[in-house]
Amino acid sequence: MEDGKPVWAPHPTDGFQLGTIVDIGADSLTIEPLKERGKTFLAPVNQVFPAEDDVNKHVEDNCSLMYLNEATLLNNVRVRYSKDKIYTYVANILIAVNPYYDIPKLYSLDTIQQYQGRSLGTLPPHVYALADKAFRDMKVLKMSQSIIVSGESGAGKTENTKFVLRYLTTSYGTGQDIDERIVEANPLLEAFGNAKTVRNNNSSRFGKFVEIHFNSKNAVVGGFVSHYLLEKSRICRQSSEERNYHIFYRLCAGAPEDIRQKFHLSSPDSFRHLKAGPLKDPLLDDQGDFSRMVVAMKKIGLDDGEKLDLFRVVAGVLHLGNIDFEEAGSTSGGCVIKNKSGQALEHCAELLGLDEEDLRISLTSRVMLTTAGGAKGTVIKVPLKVEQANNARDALAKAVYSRLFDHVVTRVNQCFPFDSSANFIGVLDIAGFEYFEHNSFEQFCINYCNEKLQQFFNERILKEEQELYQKEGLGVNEVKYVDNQDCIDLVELKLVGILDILDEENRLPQPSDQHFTETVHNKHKNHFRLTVPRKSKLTVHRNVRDDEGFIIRHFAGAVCYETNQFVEKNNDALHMSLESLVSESKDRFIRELFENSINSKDAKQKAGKLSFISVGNKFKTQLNILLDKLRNTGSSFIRCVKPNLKMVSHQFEGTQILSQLQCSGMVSVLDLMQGGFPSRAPFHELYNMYKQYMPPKLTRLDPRLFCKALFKALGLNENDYKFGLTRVFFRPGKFAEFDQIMKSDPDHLAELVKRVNKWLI
Ligand code: AOV
Ligand code: MG
Repeated sequence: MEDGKPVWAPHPTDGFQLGTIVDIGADSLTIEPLKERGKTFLAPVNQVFPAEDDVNKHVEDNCSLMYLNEATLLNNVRVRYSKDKIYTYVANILIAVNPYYDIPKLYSLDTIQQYQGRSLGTLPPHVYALADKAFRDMKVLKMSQSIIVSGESGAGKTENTKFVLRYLTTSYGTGQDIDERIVEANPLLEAFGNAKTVRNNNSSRFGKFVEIHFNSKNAVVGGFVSHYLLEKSRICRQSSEERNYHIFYRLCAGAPEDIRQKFHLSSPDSFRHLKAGPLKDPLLDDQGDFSRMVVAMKKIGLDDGEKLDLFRVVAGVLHLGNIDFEEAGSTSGGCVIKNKSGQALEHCAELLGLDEEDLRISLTSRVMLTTAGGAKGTVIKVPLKVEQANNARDALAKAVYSRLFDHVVTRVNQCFPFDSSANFIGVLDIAGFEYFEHNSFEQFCINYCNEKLQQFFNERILKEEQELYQKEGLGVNEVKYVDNQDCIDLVELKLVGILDILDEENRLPQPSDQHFTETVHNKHKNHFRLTVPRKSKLTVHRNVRDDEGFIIRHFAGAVCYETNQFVEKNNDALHMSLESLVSESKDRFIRELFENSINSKDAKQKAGKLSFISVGNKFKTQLNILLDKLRNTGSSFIRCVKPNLKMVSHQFEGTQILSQLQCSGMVSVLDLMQGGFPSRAPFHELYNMYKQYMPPKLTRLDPRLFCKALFKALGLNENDYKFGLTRVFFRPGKFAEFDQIMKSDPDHLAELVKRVNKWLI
């Protein structure tokens, strides 16, 4: 950094501020802020970065800046955001800032048409440009492609995913039903899988990978959706500012009179599952959304019968939630259903096709297998306590609803079937790294997933970049990045990984979260990635006891997981009395929902045995399938950024945004780029781009020689570029400079041509 030149130094709210270095210490610098002359402060050396000469300048590809670091990236994104330019490239990675308002024409049909067939960089950065690149790569390389969309809650992942799907179906569809169905499947998935949270009024509570399939002529032939980890706890409990899944409120608000009567619906405040949070959100129009959802259902081909099946189960879950228990008067220690919930019991039984008496018994008692006195295999009914009955009721609600969600996804997949597909473009919309005040099993799973995706990102962007330099014979120093395989192993390794330890715990006769936590600590005493909460300096969670949690050092930071409920949340099985109850329902639809689980005969045989279906290991399997798929496709990345916590437009909270850019791995990309050659162009592209300006003598040369001659004639500094085997590589900022010379005013160009001519003689 040169003396007196402005630098970016840390700022508590803006992320960075401009200043000048006035003194240099051993490991810190004294900075005088530009805005407050005379005042100085100390900043760690590694947090002060060189600034561009003109800090108001912004560029479409961040790599065309001279200095590639987190401060210049943040500034570039900030300047662009203030001009409604929410998309920015860092080489091929797209950064998308959520504008929180509709920018005029940004996604119009006109815009879609403009981007078709245009290479990346010829038009302003856009999610459409990335979608088109994926399409062209698929077409040219005859290889499936994936677009990985990441970012924190509310950053715009789902919206950008929808833009990609709309772009591809509009541009490369066949104009038949399929195109519309791929787009219209979303409102249905969102009705059942999205909810209002404090971070996002329409937060996806599940992850998804949507594939659009193409035939050998590269036209859309169908689609396929895979889904991951629906948040089940929300069905029975929400925090005070949040809501349950949209569908519940929409049904209450929008269902026509005959359905209301038939399903005994009333206002949301009469249902326990809906009462906790805001019943109505001023920003959400439940009634209008209901009508829109019904239209979408029709468009994707659901008939009235199927629609009613879905609504009936949703209503059944609501009534189930209203069943209350009280201690039985007898000495049995058990409980009974409160008189006033008699009607809820009746409605629930009716809607789910169950016998009222069977439902009552299954909720208040549990079938157990006794081994007492050697009389193996005697089935007895054990009465449940109020607390246990509450749990049974909630477990049933969660099981029914999550099976319903699985069904919705399966049904959606049936509406865009395809016989054969040549290739697909898959879009992954899954929650980014999460770090809350309290972190539970859900955060553990999502952060494990993000470790895997980060590793994939490193593989693709960092490893492949280095491999390219090698292949092209550039001889660039290797850039170090932290491989997070050890963190992934900690979670998923057979037997000793946290997921297997948890499964082992689930299989014990009396599993406990505490015992599980202790086992984790014992098995990984000196693991670099794992620490006990108390002794740790890593997080502020000192109030978590050592046997109540563990801290994992993730690539994006340390997170303290509180293990309370890990055992319960890891089990997807209903207890057998409930399992056989629903799988023997009189209602065909309910029976089908539970068809794939253990059938009722098995259920009886296994009665009393501990039933366990692992949530964690199922997710691990799904993730590994997903990653295999991703590894077999070409990939693009979209990093979504949430500009502020208030969810409002035109507010850029620098520090917040900086931490998102850091978490998404962008900083290591910038390090790599700064040390390397981030802009590159194949010889033939440069040839085609500039031959029009050059004398014929030069254009007769082959593209490689043409470029060499041109660069010599321009007198470019030889440190600024390197010739590879197939393309020229430029140092940060240097391609932009070169391009500017080439496209500058006619006089200058004439001068240049003269120079080239002279040089050629
Ligand atoms: P997410 O998918 O990343 O969060 P969304 O895609 O649902 O976030 O975006 C949140 C909200 O931001 C949307 O409902 C829109 O109101 C607004 N928004 C996002 N992108 C745009 C855009 N390009 N233009 C206009 N408004 C936008 V989560 O699913 O919670 O992790 O779990
Ligand atoms: Mg979402």
